[in-house]
Amino acid sequence: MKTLRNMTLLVVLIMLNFGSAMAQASFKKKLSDDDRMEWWRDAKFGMFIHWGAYSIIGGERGSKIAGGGAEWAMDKLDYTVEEYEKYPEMFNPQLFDADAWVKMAKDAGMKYIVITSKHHEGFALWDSKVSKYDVMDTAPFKRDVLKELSEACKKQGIKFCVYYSIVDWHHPQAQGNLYPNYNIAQHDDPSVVNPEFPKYFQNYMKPQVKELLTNYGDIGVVWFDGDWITDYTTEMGKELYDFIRDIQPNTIVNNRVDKGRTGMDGMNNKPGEFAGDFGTPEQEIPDTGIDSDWEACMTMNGTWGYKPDDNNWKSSEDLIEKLVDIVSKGGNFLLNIGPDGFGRFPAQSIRRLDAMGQWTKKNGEAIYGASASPYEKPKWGRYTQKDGVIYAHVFDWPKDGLLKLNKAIKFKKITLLTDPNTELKALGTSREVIVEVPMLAPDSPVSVVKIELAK
Ligand code: FHN
Repeated sequence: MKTLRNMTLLVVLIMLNFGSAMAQASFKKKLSDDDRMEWWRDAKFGMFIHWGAYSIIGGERGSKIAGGGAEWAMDKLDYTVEEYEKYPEMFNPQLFDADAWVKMAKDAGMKYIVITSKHHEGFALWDSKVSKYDVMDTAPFKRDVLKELSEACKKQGIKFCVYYSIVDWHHPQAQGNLYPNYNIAQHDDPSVVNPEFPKYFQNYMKPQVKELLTNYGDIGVVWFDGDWITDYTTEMGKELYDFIRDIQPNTIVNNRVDKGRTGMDGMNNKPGEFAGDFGTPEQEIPDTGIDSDWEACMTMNGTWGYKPDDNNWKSSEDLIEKLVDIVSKGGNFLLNIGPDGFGRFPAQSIRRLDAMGQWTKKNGEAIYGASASPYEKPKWGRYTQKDGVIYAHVFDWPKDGLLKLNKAIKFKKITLLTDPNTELKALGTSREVIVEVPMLAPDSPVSVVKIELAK
């Protein structure tokens, strides 16, 4: 009897111990803000993916073509909620291949992926238990896109991040009750509110965000959008930010979680007063560096969601120069892809990713982990800096073979980044540092000259 009691006690003790080990294993250390932001600051280059039921529509309805972003099809092409629902019911992208998507991002030199878990249309790309308007219940696809993509990211060493729209054109307690009469003017009309919105926030949005943070491993960034609607308040924003950090303490959250922006500005107008870890300039690059974290998000053509009619593609050269420009000003570049309704990246996007990958493979040292230039923008290109080295990114290679650097540069050794063994001759004058470079640019569209500084 005594032995039995002792054994029971032993089992209980073992279980208690096991329980505390489990608790320890699941406890996540809260990092300092600098430690938490470190991977993101070093990463510099990420892929934005806009994918949803709108990717089937492609921005076209009969003879009508939506202006601007095709992910706004429901709104711009005047669908009622019922009419629009047939697209999620058709969502069956048989060519979706998470491993191939992640590989394309990785080969381009991107370090993180942010995918629209739910855009303004309201259709969720994951197995949401809070909603039937998702990829498992409404769509014939019945594959959890976020699960496949998060696993592929983990396998390939890419940070997995999610975009989530606060605006929801389908949910009746958000904007769903306003269609088909919701028009673009009302989006900015402060009197257009849904008194039920706080219920959507507490009982739908927060539980959905919780699912994203509990079912897909570590989430690098939660990227909110739709902060501009009057229904959404700064109190909700702060509550949501704390809610996220309580679940995953190390997750980074963009500034659109709160109401700190004026209109569609990228940066918060009163830094420190609002929740959010970084600013989000959209389709623009600030003229100069900014003294806080920021990320410029941009399309390759003029649309976020798939739109075959949009052929306004930026060139690969332009995109590479934009990456350099952004890094030279201390920002990150989040470059968008709009896959089609079958799950394919547009060929034009793949070509640009390939070109960017060829360039980042050779010149990544001057990008990843680099910080903003300490000097003014030179006429010929941009500077970045890292670990006692200045990198001169030359867009316009000097025709006379003489590259003129900022006079404040005290150099020890200067080489081409692609040819570290050949030291370039240089002379410091009172007006500039003149470097003798080869007559032909060693790379295109940007050649990098590496300047090791004297201590
Ligand atoms: O309305 C959206 C748009 O569709 C797209 O998602 C971009 C990406 O930053 N954000 C919104 C507008 O700011």
